[in-house]
Amino acid sequence: MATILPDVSRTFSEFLLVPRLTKKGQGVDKVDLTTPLARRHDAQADGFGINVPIVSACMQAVSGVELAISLARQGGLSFIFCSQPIESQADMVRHVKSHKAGFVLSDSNATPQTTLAEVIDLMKRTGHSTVPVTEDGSSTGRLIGLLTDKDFWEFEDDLSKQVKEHMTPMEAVIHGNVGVSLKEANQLLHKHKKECLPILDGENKLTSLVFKKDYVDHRRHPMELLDESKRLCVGAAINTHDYQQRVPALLEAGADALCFDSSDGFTDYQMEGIDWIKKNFGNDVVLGGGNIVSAEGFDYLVKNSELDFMKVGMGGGSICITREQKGTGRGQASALMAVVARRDEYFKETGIYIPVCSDGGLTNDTQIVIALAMGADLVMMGRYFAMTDESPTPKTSINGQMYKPYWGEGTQRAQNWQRYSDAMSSREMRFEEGVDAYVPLVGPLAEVFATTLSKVKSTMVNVGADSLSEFRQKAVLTIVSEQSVVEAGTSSVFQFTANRELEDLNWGTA
Ligand code: MZP
Repeated sequence: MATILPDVSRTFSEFLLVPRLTKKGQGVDKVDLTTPLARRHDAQADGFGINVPIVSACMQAVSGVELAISLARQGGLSFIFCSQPIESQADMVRHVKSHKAGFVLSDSNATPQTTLAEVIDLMKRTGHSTVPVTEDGSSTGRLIGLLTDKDFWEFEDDLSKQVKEHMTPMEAVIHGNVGVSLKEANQLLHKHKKECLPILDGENKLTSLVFKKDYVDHRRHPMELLDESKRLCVGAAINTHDYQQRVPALLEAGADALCFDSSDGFTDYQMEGIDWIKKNFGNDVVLGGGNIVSAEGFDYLVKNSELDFMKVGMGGGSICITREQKGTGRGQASALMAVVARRDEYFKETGIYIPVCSDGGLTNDTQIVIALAMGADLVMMGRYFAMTDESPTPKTSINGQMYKPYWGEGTQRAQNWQRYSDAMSSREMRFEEGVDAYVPLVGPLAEVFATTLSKVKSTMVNVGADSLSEFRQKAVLTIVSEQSVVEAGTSSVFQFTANRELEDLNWGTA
């Protein structure tokens, strides 16, 4: 007969944190959210880590270039999906690594002959209010002038007039020269009270633009996750089929961390992969394994390898139907608690600390906090990021509400890329483990992320913790009854604002 575990499979929503003493002087501004990703010996604080304990899922509908840049700017890390050919994944990594914060390629341009009506149309389409005027209308053409939405009045001026009659001509444009540092560029913007500084080469050709708003944005995001060369950090997913080709290409492109993307990582295939990667690249690679849901899985992958971090979760993802399709998985809270308990024992036995990532199934900010309290060093999320402006899918209007497509990596749609790869052509998919869905659009990542982080910090202060490790040690959790869940909501009052509904929609059941 099979072994029946005595404990029921639990989810995060079944737990609440009991507040503990908040000491004088403690506050959200003092909370440190940095967390490790590389294994640590005797809890030394060296090795690769991230500035906030949140990473984005290895998924086509989530971790593209734009999201990776935006998340790294907030202190987190994206894992660029591996369900694509090696070269295109490596190109995406390269793209993030070469993103020079502050210097952007101009993507709304005009020629001197473009009409004001055409420029207004361009501004509406792109949302940009500054348009460089170049000889050939390209983003790298010779600069002739600069036009902003302050240079004309849409409802007063003759819109058939050409841009050259309204623009600031080249002679009067304050610009920087190629090679100028970002600091110097910002000083020029400050000195001349400008919003935008074109950067030109020796032939007056446009190379990039520097905006005052980006400087302000940078000051507002001091947590940026940068490597030693001040480039943004990015992670990349790998699989157990082509790691011998994929890993060298990704490391060459500059990936800062890799992790296996597998719904079930408790396999010989993954162990062989970990061995091969660590044998060939040693500590030059920060490597995550999983997913697992048991202490047994942890022991198998960690005991005889140099694995850095471990991903936990099976079947809890918002688009996941693995539990229904195959009858495998475990409640996310139970899985996390089992692995964390084993991780902590392993640390006592060996002095080696393996960071644990709780992957999938988080449906609101509270659950992030509960996962961190239960011992996760970080969480991985898909849906949360799929809902933002920066996810790689197009905005779609359905019945007047804006949505974004979101699909699982176990869907036919995600797996289709393999048709184009010879190495994969023999493998057929017989059933799907994920669904193809839509999620509501919530706007720019920076905005939702700021709210999430302030909630996490605020709860940590309630527990009297200044850091994530202190939070884990101090946290006291209680299991809630169905009645106390009802009690947690509002009761016997009427709410006439739409805010609460919107908040639920951000994360909720839509
Ligand atoms: P969520 O944040 O949307 O709830 O879950 C994201 C996680 O679901 C991913 O990180 C991955 O572990 C898992 N996932 C991705 N695709 C599938 C699938 O098709 C899946 N079944 O379960």
